[in-house]
Amino acid sequence: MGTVARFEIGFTRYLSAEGAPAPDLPEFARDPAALLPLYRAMVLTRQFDLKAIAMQRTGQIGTFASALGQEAIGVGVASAMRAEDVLVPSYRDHAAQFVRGVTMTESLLYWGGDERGSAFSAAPHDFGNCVPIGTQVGHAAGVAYACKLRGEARVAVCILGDGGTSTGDFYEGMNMAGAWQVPLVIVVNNNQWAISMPRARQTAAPTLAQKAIAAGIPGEQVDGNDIVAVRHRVGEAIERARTGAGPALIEAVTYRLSDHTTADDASRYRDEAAVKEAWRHEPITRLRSYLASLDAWDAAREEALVRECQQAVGAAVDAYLKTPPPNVSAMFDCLYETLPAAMADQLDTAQRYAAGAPETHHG
Ligand SMILES: Cc1ncc(C[n+]2csc(CCOP(=O)(O)OP(=O)(O)O)c2C)c(N)n1
Ligand SMILES: [Mg+2]
Repeated sequence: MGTVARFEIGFTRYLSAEGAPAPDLPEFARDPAALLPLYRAMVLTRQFDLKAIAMQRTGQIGTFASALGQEAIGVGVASAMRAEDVLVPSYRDHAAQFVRGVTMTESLLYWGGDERGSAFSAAPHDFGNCVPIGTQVGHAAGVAYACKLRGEARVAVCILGDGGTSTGDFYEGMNMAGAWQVPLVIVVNNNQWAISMPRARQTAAPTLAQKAIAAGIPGEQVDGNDIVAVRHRVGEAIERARTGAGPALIEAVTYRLSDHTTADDASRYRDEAAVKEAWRHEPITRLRSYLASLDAWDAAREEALVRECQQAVGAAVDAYLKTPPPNVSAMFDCLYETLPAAMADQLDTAQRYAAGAPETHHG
C-alpha cells in the first residue's frame, strides 16, 4: 500500500512547569512589560473565581463555572485578538471576556440570571456564553464567513471544551470553516473532563487537535498552562486567518482544578492524587516564577497585586448587588418577534407574581 497523505500534530511549550524558558522563546516573552498585563489578568480571574463561588454558596448568584487552572487559555487567546475580532465563547471563558473588556459586574449579572449580563458594553459584537455544548462552532464559522464575504480583516475566535469535540456540531462547524476557508480560529480547552467524563473515555484519538485534519484544517497542540505558548501560537493562527490563509484549530492542554460548576462535586468521581499532581503545572505560578527569574516580580508586588484585584472584584460585586432588578419580561424579549401563546401565558404569570416579588432580585 502506498501513502496518499501524511499528517503530524505539533506541540508547543515555552515555559516549563518551573517557569524555565526555552531557548526559542518568542520575542514578546523576553519583555516583562508585555507579560505583566497577562499575569495581572490571570490573577484577577482567579480572584473573581474565588468570590463568585462564595457568592453562589451564599445564594447571591445562581450557578458558576470556575476557570481555576485554565486562566492562561482565556487570557492568552483574548490578548492575541484585536478589538474588532469576534469572540464566540463557552460558559467557562470569563478570563478571555475580561481581557476583551467585559466587566466582572456583567459576568455576575449573567450568572445571576440577568439578561443584561450578556449585553457587553465594551465588546458588543462578541457572542454571549454558549451553554449548549459545541453549538458555538457553527455560529463562529458563520461569523467568519460573514467577515470574509464583507471583505473585512476580522477573525472569529471560538473556544470550546474537550467534551465539545465529541459533538456533531463541532464537526459540522469545523467542516464548513474548512470548506469555505474562512477566518476562524477554534481553540479547544482540553481540561481533561466533560463534567465526570474523563478525556480518555471521550475518544480513542490520541489528540483532539488531529480532529481538524479531517476538515482540511491545520491542528496543533499547545501547553495550555503556558501563557507564552497559548498567546504566541493562537496569535500566529489569528494573523494567518486575517490574511486569508484560512481556519486553524489549537488544542490547549490543561486541567480543570475546580469542580465542573458549583452544581458538581468532583471528589465523587476523580482521584485527589491526580488533582494534586495537576496543581504542579498550573499557569499562574509558572509565569510568576519566570517573572521572578527576570527580576520583574517579588512577594511585595504579589501582595499588592492580589489586594488590588480583590478590591476590583469587590467593587464589581457591589455594583452587581446594587443593580435594580430587570423587567420581568426580559427573559422573553429576545426569543420571538411575537411570543407563541404558551409563552405569552408564562409571561403573564411571571408578571402577576412579580407584582408581589421582593424589591431586589439579587438580595
Ligand atoms: C448539547 C449539550 N449536551 C449536554 C449538555 C450538558 N453539559 C453541560 S457541560 C457538559 C460537559 C462539557 O465538557 P467540555 O466540553 O469538556 O467543557 P468544560 O465544561 O470541561 O469546560 C455537558 C455534557 C449541554 N450543555 N449541551
Ligand atoms: Mg472539559
